[in-house]
Amino acid sequence: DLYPVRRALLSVSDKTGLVELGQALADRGVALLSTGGSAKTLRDAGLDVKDVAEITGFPEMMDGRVKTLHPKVHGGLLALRDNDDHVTAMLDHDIGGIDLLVVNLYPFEETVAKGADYDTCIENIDIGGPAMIRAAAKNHKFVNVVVDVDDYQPLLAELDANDGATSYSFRQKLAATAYARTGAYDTAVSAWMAGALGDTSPRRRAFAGTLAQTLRYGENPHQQAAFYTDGSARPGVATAKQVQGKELSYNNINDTDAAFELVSEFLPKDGPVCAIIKHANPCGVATGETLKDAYARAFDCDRTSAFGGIIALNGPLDGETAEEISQIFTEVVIAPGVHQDAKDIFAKKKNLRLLIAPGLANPAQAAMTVRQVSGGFLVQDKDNGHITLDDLKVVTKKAPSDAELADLLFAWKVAKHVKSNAIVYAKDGATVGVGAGQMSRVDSTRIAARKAEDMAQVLGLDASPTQGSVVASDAFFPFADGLLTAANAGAIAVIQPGGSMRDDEVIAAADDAGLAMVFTNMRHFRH
Ligand code: 93A
Repeated sequence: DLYPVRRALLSVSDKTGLVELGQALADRGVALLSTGGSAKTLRDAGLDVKDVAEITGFPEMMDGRVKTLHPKVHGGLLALRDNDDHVTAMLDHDIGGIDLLVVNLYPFEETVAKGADYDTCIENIDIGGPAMIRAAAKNHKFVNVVVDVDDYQPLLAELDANDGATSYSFRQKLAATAYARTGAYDTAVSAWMAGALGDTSPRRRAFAGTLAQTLRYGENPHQQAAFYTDGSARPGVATAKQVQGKELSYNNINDTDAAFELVSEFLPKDGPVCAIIKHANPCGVATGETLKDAYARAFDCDRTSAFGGIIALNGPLDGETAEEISQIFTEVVIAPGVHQDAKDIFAKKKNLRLLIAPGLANPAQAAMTVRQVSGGFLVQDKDNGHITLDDLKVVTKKAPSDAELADLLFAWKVAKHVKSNAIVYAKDGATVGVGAGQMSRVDSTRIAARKAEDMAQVLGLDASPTQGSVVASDAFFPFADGLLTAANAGAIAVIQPGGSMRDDEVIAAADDAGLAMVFTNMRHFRH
């Protein structure tokens, strides 16, 4: 299964290591063919190289859109060397075999990431490259295809180990890598187009990703894991730049995403906001006069859980906030910007991971979410549901005050980011109790209130912070019990979707307890 490499076609956008590879191949007696820019790079380095245009008899044309799309190239890649008909066709049409293809593609993903305009992105869709890669990979019985600079050295080592030939198993691995690349490439194009069109139809969007990072392990140390990016330019954990700290773990990435998506609900004009996340749920979210103040107020919601948490801010991290955050152990901080003094303060905390996102994520931007189930995956629109004051319907005798309305909307936004069943108590633009992920709504209501009582002890308060708070429920109260639990904890106003068979009962209970209640007519399940 050894097959010698006699002729190679090199066509690369990223010229890293090209000259060294060309030289090493030439030293091993391999003839070099190449396209415009690559050929020039090789020739400038003194290497003997033939232009593809010379063998096709066609110049590169249409701004390079047509360079290698020719039977002299594709015949050379696809011909089965052990098939008489194929060999005859090669002889009849003067097609020389290409035993090694080295291609890396137009930098489409990088172009999108740079925020390039539509036409520039279109021009960076490589056509000839993927066509050659797929042809060479199909013919891996004879042909080697290299799509990654990291595979140059292993290729040379393989040639040296086999006297200028490669083994079938080696070529198979190269082919698998090649198809992973073309698959990911077209998926990136698809993701970009869906984004550019604002189209979330699953029919017009391919799902897969580009391997961004293999992770040390998954949710647990015995699970292997990797991080794939989907090619969208959305600001967030995938596009943020890590400024310092250890490598992100699987759980870090998941939690950082939850944290940043939450704070991105609050525009800079809404004032500073901080969210602290544990196990993908917020254990404190608060507005503040300053970011430091927002952090301190978020921290006071549940100081116990905040230890080892993930913090997201909706504004650039400043020195005084960094100083405050440094007081306890935190896994990750993500913000849309950082001041130098904050960097200096964090530099002393070697393990703290600091991520700088290119801006806040637009919560209204159409996107898809994917969840794996055995045998397939579920796809849906991202929950971009958003309500304003105008959408609220007061259903109780008592109407909420303006201040209560502001807190109700705040609590509702947070509840959207809490795993169901979600209950969020809030006061003065800060959460004071969060109940997450319970199988019964009444349990979430109780747990959130009990945690607030615990915090009253820690903070040395006379009364539980839920006294005089508002409460949000991500879905309707099916019975009055949950609502009454919140009332007993001191909540004075309620926001919930409504729509239960027993809405009348729940509204009557709210009236009896002297609560103000509004319906949103929108649910925010999150599982
Ligand atoms: O515009 S293309 O899609 N048309 C082609 O026929 C073609 N052939 C190779 N782009 C094409 N390529 C790409 O050109 C390769 O994938 C590689 O990324 C690049 C190398 O061009 P140069 O050698 O001129 O720098």
